[in-house]
Amino acid sequence: MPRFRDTSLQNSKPSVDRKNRIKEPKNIMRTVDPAALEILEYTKENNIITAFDRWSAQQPQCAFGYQGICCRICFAGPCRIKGVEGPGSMGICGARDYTIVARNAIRMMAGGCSAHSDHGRELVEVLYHLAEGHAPDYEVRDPDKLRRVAKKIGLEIEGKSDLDLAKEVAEVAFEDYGRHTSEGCKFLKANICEKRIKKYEETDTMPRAIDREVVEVMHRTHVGVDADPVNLIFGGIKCSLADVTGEHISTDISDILFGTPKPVMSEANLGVIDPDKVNIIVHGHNPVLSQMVVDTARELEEEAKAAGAKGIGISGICCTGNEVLMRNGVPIATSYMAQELAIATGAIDVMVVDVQCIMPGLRNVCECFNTKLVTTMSISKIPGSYHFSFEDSKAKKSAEAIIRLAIEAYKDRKNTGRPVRIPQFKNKLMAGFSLEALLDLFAAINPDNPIKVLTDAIINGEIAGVCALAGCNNLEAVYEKNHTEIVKELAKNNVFMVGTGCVMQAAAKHGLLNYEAVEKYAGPGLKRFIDRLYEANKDKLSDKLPLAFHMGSCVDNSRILDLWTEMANALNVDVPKVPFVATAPEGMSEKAVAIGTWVVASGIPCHVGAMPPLEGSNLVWSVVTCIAHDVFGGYFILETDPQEAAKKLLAALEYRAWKLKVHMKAAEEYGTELCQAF
Ligand code: NFS
Ligand code: SF4
Repeated sequence: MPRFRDTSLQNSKPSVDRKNRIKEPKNIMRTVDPAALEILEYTKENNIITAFDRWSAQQPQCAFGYQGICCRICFAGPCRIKGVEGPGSMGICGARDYTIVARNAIRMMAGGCSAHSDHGRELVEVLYHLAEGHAPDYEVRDPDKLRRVAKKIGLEIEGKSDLDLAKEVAEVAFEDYGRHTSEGCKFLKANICEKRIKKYEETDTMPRAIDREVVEVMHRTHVGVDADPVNLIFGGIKCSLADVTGEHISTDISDILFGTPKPVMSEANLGVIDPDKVNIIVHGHNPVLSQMVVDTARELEEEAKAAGAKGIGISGICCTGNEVLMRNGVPIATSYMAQELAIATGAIDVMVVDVQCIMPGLRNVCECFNTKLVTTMSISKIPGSYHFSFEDSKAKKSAEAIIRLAIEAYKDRKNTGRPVRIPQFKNKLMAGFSLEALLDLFAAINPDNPIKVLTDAIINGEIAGVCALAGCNNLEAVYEKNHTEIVKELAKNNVFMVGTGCVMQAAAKHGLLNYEAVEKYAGPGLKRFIDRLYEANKDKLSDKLPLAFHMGSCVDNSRILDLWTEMANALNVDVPKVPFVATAPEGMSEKAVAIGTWVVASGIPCHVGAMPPLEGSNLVWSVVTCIAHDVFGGYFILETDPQEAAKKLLAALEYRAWKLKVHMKAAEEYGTELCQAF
């Protein structure tokens, strides 16, 4: 671990111990979101069960599972680590706490990698089918991005048509899923700096192919294979680097097919729902579905009006919501933990879902309000819901059928006079900051070297560094409390923030993604920086810039990887020297575990604000919080208290910025190479 000025922050342990972490487990009002609180009052009065009730019912949770020392890998088990000595200190097969914790953790990484990269594969297939003429409802909307991506992964682009090139890009991507040799994934190597490539090769963590690394994790964690915790964790790192490969493929191809995001205005929170519209919520992750629903809705607007509605109101939840927000300005209804509460407004006609982060509990709430729940993917069905199979050869037809179902449901809702209750809370937001869009803002100040606008601001002390905000909701933390407190605290301390996923939905809902938030919360340096960016770009922006920059869905964390890679290259250092940190204030999913791991392996300190199941092994704990730094330059900060977490993130940034400046000064004074130590 690096050495901080405030040595009390040196401690790798969280400030609150396990027993004191959860306050008032029987109180279900675990949120700072006023809209969610209002609906929770209603669900409580009417005995409608949501995740908030189920969380409370699960307390206290099993301490073995919580700490990661429950093993169910074979059915001789379950085995639990019951003490420090004797036969009870091991599983039946002799697996120790460190083996069990490490195995469980890397299986989570494999789960995350599978989800992200299968989502990516879906997009590669659409691109390939499009090139072959079998996906007529899709098109290449950003041919420039297609060419940039093709060039980056080493393809010759001259004299080729868009469709020919699309096919070649798809083929390279397919190869990244199933290569038999070991030269490493192309979509990873093309997007990281040379020094990181070398690091991954030296530590045997360079993924060969995405599918292969997932399979390898499943193999090495089978009963009686890998028992060495460090070896297991390195296997997990390799799989997590395969995860970011899949994420990068997802982002690149989404941009090629649907357009690279540009700054866009919108709104967030349940107040965006208009009861007099045909209301459709898109929920899940894949823009292949949600973008088609958005495009088709525009065409069917008249049908909705003929049914007596003001029009079609689409809003989003989770990352597919982020996808259509980024590209079309579709408003955000809410984030993961409040998905059922959106239904409980009574105003939703159809919720259409694809994959990931869709609570099975939705179905019962939909039942109470006659909302139609529509699943679309063969691998993701929910008993009792409608299923409209969504294949790329007939995507538009499915989208039309879904929208017409919503129009019928709307008529029904109006005829039965079903009451609706929509909390009147919403906030204005600006999103749409792809890396391209961000660099474009910087280019207005420094056209020759845009990224230097950001790195110079750090070197001259105007801003403290950059923090990436990412991840989910977890009721161990009070819903959206960690998110909002950390954003405000970092803003006050002049940290430039970018982000993705549900944390950005929290920020948007709480009014932190607009300029009013800059005036309210930004420290003087950060405010000056954001104002300067706006002044240089005013002609092309419809509003002033926000406090934090929304870069998209969770797979778009690949954009954040690109950002620190640009910064590292501009500063002529490896990533661990860049004043950059990351936080998942309310992490929860396996995907978040994979992301956190590749963030750390990239050389970035990464905070997680809900406790992952690691506390059962001091050895594994010290590897991820301390030793990781020595090898990769990044490390986990596991801290459940948001104020303490902000302090630890700020200390990490301060340390990095200080060290970088000292080394730069020394190199200048003595005419030597810039020291690469981190
Ligand atoms: Ni990310 Fe997005 Fe949200 Fe978490 Fe789920 S929606 S992919 S996993 S909960 S941020
Ligand atoms: Fe128990 Fe070992 Fe089987 Fe795990 S793999 S359940 S520790 S016997």
